[in-house]
Amino acid sequence: MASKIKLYGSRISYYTGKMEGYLQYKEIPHDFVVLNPNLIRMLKAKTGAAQMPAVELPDGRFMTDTTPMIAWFEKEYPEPAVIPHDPVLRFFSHLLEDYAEEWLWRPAMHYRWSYKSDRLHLSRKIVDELMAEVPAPDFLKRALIRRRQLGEYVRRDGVDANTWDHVEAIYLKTLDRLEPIFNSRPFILGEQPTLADFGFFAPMFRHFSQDPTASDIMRLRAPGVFAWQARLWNATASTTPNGQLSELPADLNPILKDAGTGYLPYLNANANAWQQGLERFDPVIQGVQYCNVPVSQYRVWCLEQLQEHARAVPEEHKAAVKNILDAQGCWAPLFELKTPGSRYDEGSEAPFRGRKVHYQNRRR
Ligand SMILES: N[C@@H](CCC(=O)N[C@@H](CS)C(=O)NCC(=O)O)C(=O)O
Repeated sequence: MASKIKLYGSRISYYTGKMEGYLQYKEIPHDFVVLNPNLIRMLKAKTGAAQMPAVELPDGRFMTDTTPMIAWFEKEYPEPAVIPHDPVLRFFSHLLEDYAEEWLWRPAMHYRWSYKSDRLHLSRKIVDELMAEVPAPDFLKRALIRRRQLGEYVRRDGVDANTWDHVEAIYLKTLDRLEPIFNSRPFILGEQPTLADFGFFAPMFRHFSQDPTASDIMRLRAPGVFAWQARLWNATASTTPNGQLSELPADLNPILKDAGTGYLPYLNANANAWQQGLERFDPVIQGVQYCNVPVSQYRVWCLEQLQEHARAVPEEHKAAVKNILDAQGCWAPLFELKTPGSRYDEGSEAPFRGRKVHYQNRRR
């Protein structure tokens, strides 16, 4: 191939950080391209989605959505595999990846935009990095970014006086669950990183370990998590010893329980709202009433994909997976909806363009 892979994104972005971490670990040569408004328009035309990151392959094809992008790269660069070969660990690495990156999104946006010092700091970074060429005064660009992010990604994503503590508790509890894990082994499923690590890396690296308020909390409350995100950022396949656990460790149960009481019931409520053609809905999450949150077509697809991963587990391992899911309260919500019906990737082309883009995709 003549030229290198291009990774388009931003050095402050949640999902870009996940992709950078993955490409670095796998030692896949690439050039990083910082986005600007023109490039964002170009990517929307090429991928169908105005989101980052995007990847341009040397043959001119464009990709979007980190989960199917990683799946594609794993086929091209199979070893060392970040998707475990063991069927049980493989399923749980998919579940943990999806849970972490989707469920920690709201707290990550909240900590970045709800607190004044964070909002001032990040709006400056975004404008300096992505909008330097936009012909308007910097103070105005920063104010517009703050208004957009706080409005769209915090207040219009259900964070209000009633849900504030619950949103923060998702972050705090996750730190408490991960801390003993990273004090006992380098990565979630053993000596080497898997999808589960890259899923948690999205919020933990670019948001929680670096944004002022969340980072103060992490350094004091969970230094093992702080060390892990730096370890993953510095990890390369050729220097990391091979070694995955032979079975799912019990210290992951509390995280699976969180998925079973919070994330998976939310995914069902979101998919139900999608099927009713709603654009917003009011889910009750772990007893807390959220109001007017957007319906996400992408997350209907997430539910569908998780069901497919469960169905793809070979017969002789199905009971092991079901037993763990049942014991942690995940099985029933995972299969409550027989056909989520996302229509997100109707031609099975992900991560390449061609899928229909619905309005609700805009959010993710
Ligand atoms: N499912 C996508 C999510 C990508 C995403 O939501 N990226 C955010 C930035 S981290 C974005 O581009 N948001 C659009 C915006 O803020 O306008 C993935 O895995 O890449």
